[in-house]
Amino acid sequence: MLTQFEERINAGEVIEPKDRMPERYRKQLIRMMSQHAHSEIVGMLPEGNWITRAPSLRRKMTLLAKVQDEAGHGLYIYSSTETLGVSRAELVDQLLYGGAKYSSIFNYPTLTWADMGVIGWFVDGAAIVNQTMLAKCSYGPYARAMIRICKEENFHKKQGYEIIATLSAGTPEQKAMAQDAVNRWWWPALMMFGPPDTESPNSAELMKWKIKLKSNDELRQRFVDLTVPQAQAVNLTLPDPDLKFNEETQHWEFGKINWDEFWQVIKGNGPMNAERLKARRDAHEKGAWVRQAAAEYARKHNPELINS
Ligand code: BYC
Repeated sequence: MLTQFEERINAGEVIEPKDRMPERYRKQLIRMMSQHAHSEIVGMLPEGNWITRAPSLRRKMTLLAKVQDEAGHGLYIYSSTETLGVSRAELVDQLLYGGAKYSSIFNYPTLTWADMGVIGWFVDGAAIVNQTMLAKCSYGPYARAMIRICKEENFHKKQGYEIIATLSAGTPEQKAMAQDAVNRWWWPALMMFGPPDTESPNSAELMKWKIKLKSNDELRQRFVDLTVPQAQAVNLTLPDPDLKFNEETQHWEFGKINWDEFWQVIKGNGPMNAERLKARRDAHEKGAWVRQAAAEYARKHNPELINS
């Protein structure tokens, strides 16, 4: 017998914050949405690292705007997570001191300017594939946040691809720099979609409740199918000798992903995990006076907000 909640989900209804929902639905959303918000915030660091070294004023302004957009995405998603009855301070605490997860991709270093191009192209590209589906998920506040975020991610992807197209058509050194960045980021980008479906403990429950509408492997395949022709168009090679088009399925087949590396990175043993967390903790601790001043101001001018 289906519960009333399951009937609503199966009928494609959107669940809103004050609706009745099973505790597991609420918990799963808090887990996934908070990890997503953390990813946006930690995701500012690898690119933030290049703002002062952008090769022109135009590139610097665009990168600065992109990194600011990521901060905005984090804030929308923290706000939508708060509709589930958890505070942002609690979530931030889980990231900084409680071992909460954030996307594996941000635990790799950004070594050259070409990495800015590849992050926009691959990382924002992967995010669009994943989030276009989440924009149709069953929880209203998350779905609505995704609509705006996807619009901005599209712009990010285009700026990244344009950087790579420019480098690839440049001097031999510039082309080599673009190829090197593609070689380093391709496999970690495929890992962003999560473990294979057979090893994904959360997928069945998330799909039953239409939080996830496509599986990790389905979305990874879609990303590969979209990205191979884009690499060909800018004369770069994806670092996978097993990549080949299957005429029957009309999909690009790809080689074996190093899942040991993925599990190590999400356990905290990636090349940049410690540095990323330290940067976030330092920023949070240095910003304590700003939070305190804002709270004092609100107490003085809007006491009803503080007490409600
Ligand atoms: N990295 O059962 P599974 C961006 C964890 S930021 C780390 O398949 P699920 C951007 C998973 O959490 C975009 N951990 O999980 C920002 C689970 O652990 P727990 C970030 C991962 O939830 C700045 C365990 O592995 N996007 O675009 O069914 C600049 C088993 O996995 C990862 C989102 O967050 C990973 N890659 O599916 C530029 C999208 N993969 O919690 C760009 C929202 C898996 O059980 N999230 N794990 O301990 C999702 O769509 C899903 O949560 C995932 C994983 C597909 C990521």
